[in-house]
Amino acid sequence: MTGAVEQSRSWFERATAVTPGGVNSPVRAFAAVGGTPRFMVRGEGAYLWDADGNRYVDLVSSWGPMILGHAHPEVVEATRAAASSGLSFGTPTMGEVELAEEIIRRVEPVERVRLVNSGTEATMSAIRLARGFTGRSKIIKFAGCYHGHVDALLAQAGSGVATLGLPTSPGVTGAQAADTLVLPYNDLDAVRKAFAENPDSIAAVITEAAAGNMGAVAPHEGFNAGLRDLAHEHGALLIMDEVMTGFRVSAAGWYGREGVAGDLYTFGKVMSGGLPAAAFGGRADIMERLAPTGPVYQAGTLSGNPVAVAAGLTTLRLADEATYRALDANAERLGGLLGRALGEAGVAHTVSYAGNLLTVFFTDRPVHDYAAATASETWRFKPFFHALLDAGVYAPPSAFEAWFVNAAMDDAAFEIIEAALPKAARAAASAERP
Ligand code: KE4
Repeated sequence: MTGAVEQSRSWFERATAVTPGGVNSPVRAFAAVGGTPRFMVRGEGAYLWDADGNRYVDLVSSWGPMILGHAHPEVVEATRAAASSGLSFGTPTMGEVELAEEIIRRVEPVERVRLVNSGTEATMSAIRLARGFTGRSKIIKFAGCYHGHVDALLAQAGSGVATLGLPTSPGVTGAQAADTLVLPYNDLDAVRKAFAENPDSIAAVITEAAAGNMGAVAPHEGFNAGLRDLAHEHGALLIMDEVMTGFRVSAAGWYGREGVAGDLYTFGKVMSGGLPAAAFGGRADIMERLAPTGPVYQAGTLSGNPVAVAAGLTTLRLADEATYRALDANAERLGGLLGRALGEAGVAHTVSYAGNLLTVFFTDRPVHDYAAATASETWRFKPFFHALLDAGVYAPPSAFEAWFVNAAMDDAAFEIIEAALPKAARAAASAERP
């Protein structure tokens, strides 16, 4: 059991006086689950400690990056060594080349890479490049998929947008929204129809290679291949957003599991080692249209930052086959514990997987798209979440997020999870529909 959260409470009060909602990213504010967001002060391996000294088994992993667990000694040492040589030069550095080479080595369809600072910057840049390359303006995205807070992609997005129940976002102009076609995920007929109704005007289809931001929802067999074929049939590009899946669900991300090549890719999270770094990449003939070799402008003061590159490159180099076997095994073990506890409590539920990403939906019907995810009994999530949190298990504070295991989770961590689940499942079972 965790104890007092007075430090988190007072820091949250202080934070809300200087930062909207007291957080630098909305999903951290516990808006969907209520209560006091925990101010974390330390992470080590599978665990986090909050400002009040409470320890948690971490099932968020900083929303994906920490596949090796927190503060891996070799990642910390590489980051320290890079920092001690200087924090940023604004010049090319060798590490950026090595990180680009590592991404290209792992993901066969990627021939060129440009490093940026966030997943949002990666998807924003990929969209601009696709528009510049095709000379077209419209983009297809899918309801419930989240690609960062890019104006063009905030329509019916997942993650924090879904968590906060924001249908779209003020500040996104009608013109920007008009160029975005939002379709149901896993629905190739809708994609076929959209291309037929918008001839020669769709630049790209962007999709999460496997959805994680409506909760984990895998693409149907053939869906991604169908997107690729329809896009190419109509002169459009396929952008595979692997910010969440990349280098997590396999050494080569979702591509490594399914083998359907996109024309462009976006990456982030794992390849950053937890520091601000991300990337986009893909076919050389497309990427070479980027400045300075081409006219599509894209830039960044801290892109390829040597300290962030050291953390990301070291993480990727340490993430060997044993790491990916552990991630898959830990996801399966966690899903089994969740299913067993909720089954014993008589709660209708589905443990949905997208590789080693997983989510509990409170419905006994399979979840294939955002409509099904939002139709589940999401009101059961709040008591479930808090019962886990009080028992020292830190799950994502939203029903519309994936749960992220890491390779540092050992039997002791799973014993804590197993001990916490019966009470959490009973809390879900006795939850009242609002
Ligand atoms: P960032 O700009 O947050 O680095 O990446 C945006 C992004 C792009 N594409 C995908 C598939 C993503 O999952 C994300 C960001 N993921 C969320 C977690 N669901 C970030 C958490 C947050 O917003 O704080």
